[in-house]
Amino acid sequence: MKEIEGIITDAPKGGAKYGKFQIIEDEGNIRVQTLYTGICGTDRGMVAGHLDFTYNPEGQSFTVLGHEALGRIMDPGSSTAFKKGDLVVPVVRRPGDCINCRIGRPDNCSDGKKHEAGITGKNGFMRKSFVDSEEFLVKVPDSSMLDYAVLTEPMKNVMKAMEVFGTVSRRAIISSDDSTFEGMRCVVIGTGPEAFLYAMSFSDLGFSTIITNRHPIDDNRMKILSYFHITFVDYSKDDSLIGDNINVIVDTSGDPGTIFRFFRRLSYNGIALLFGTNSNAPATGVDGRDIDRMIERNLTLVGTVDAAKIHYVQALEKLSRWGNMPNSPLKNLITGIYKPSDTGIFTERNPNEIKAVIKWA
Ligand code: DN4
Ligand code: BGC
Ligand code: ZN
Repeated sequence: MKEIEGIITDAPKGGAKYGKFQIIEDEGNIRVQTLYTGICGTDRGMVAGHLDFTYNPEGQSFTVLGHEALGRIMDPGSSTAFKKGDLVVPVVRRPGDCINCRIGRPDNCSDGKKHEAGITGKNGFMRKSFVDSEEFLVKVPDSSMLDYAVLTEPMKNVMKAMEVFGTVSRRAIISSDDSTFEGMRCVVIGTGPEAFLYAMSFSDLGFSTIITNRHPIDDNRMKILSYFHITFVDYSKDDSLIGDNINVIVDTSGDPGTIFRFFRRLSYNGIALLFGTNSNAPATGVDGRDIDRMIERNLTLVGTVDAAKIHYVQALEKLSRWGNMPNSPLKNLITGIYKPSDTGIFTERNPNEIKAVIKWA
């Protein structure tokens, strides 16, 4: 057993406590000082006791929270891949022994026996330091990314979804006549951190990109969107602004009614990427015409979860490029920096919050 100072929850019951606790020792020989951890819906869902699939590590009656982290190597142990002072991001999923886990793709785990740091059966990173193995740490290429590299974990989900998009879009050509995506239309549902990272990525590819919610959004959000050439539409006011002939939908709301509202406007060969989860969302009606349309238009409705280590590397490249653009507003995605003792942020969310983070050092 080892004493740590951090934030714990009892999975799946919930609650959040900050203090000193005895935990089962981590596997690995590289010690990492935690600099920042991000807070996301998964952490809040765990604290609220809403996520039945979560569980504590074997032999512990609690889980150290946190799966979105940026750290600094304190002691590289026997690793030659890292040196003291390097910035690193730890990966969330730890492989089980199914075929996908064995090929480095626990994001596509085929029997559910993988573990997830801070979520399912492994302690997370909301603590002053942790120990890990080389294979589960990704080096941050550029130390100027200190202020925003904590966004790597949420961004890695987007890079995986882009891979899924690449795979399913092979069934028919959905690019423009000139082979780019210029003029193609993407609608992202939701205005949280993942929705922003998706919209920025599709806009980057050349899609004419709309982000939408059922209420207006604050000035900080509007400024970031304007920088990345993304249009915001409050669909509760004027949903016609979104129009028809959408090529790609990305959902981060998990609300079936909203998903189908826009799914019905997909163009031929359109693709809907489902990412948001909300078990409490109400049921919605799907009728025979929806199915006919899906078939006649070759529509694709596809779910995507988590990401592999390669997507963390791609996420870092993308964030570095965005972060180094002139007058980049990337840092403004982080709207609140909290102390580890501020455990109230797990139960209250500032309406203008995009991403809240905890500063550990
Ligand atoms: P978030 O900040 O809670 O984002 C959800 C967004 O959806 C918020 O902007 C919501 O707005 C919006 N929303 C909710 N209902 C509706 C609706 N009916 N119409 C339009 N917008 C709506 O969470 P996040 O950005 O961190 O993550 C997005 C989703 O992805 C969450 O459900 C996560 O659980 C899920 N997720 C999945 C993975 C994975 O598959 C990883 C990380 C997150 P408002 O209600 O705040 O106004 O690996
Ligand atoms: C994480 C994923 C993880 C998922 C589990 C998300 O917040 O980003 O890595 O697989 O939660 O539901
Ligand atoms: Zn998360």
